[in-house]
Amino acid sequence: MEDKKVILSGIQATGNLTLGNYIGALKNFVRMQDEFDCNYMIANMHALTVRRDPAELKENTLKVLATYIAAGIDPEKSTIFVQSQVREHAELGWVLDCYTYMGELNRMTQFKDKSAKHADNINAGLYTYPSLMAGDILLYQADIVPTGEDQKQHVELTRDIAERFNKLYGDTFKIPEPYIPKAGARIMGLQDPTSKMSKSSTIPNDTILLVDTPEDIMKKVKKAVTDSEGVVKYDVANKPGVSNLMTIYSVINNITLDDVEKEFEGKGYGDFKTAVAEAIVKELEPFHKKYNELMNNREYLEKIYTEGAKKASEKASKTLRLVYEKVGLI
Ligand code: ATP
Ligand code: LTN
Repeated sequence: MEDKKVILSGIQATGNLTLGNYIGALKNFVRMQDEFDCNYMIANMHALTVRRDPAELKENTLKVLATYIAAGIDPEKSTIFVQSQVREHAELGWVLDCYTYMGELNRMTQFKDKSAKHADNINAGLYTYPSLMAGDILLYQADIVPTGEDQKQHVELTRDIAERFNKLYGDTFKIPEPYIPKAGARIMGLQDPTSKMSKSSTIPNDTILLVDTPEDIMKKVKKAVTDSEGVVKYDVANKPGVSNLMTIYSVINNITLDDVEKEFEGKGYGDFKTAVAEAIVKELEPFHKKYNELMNNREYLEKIYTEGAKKASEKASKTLRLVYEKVGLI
């Protein structure tokens, strides 16, 4: 146990999870838990950077928790917790704000994207989001941070902050490595295959949710934007829609893109889309049943997050104590 490398990752409590979250993040969270000491967080404090309905934020927090477990994260093996229940996150977040430069935060593409999307509410939290995230990671002395492609820049900034702190005060933080899957790190929208599939997308049929029914999934995949060529070939620049569906199919079936091309040689998009939708439905079948059971068992969910917070806090408080000592906070 002591020698296992430490993993920390999180997903924001901002809605129903998508197939993008599943392929880019969750599937890897599940895979890693036998080999590593895993900590999986529900980032509800990060979710506050955009205006939320309070009841919805609470419900979304439970939904992410149920999704984690239904997708296969085992609370016996991994520590699952809610960010706001481990107060060390807010505390280290503040300290790290003081070791992060505005120049660095200005470069963050997520900040630029979200500012453009929420022009009426560009708050300081949206800006300092990466320092809070750095705190999440560094509190657990994480070795590896599995995420989709869009979070790589934040993990790299975390490394810079940790290195800066260590240089000033001596070894304090482990320097974490990002882990971005080779395939599926950026699943695109079905209607707009040039933007990433996202929980908060408002384009109809753009996003496959893990809670979608098989009929919804079939309908959405059938409506996915393709092109007029009619050939199943991987070419992101010219065929972004087809390439995205190929990525989804290859990751779910654990085959290469070449294999996908071969399988659908001489076949049209109709057959291809049916096969993609069926693969997704099959992959999500066990998830569905478990998820619904869990959402109907609030007591169990409460027990899991209460125990998780206790375990997480034990680990996080050690690092925070060390940090306070180093910087001179009584
Ligand atoms: P929001 O729409 O609220 O910004 P999101 O759908 O982008 O949310 P996050 O909570 O920001 O989801 O991300 C959770 C994890 O899922 C992160 O590791 C992120 O990199 C990954 N992820 C999100 N969207 C995708 C995607 N389209 N493809 C692959 N991975 C993704
Ligand atoms: N910013 C991430 C969520 C997140 C996270 C983290 C991921 C918050 N803290 C720590 C990895 C490690 C996101 O939007 N996906």
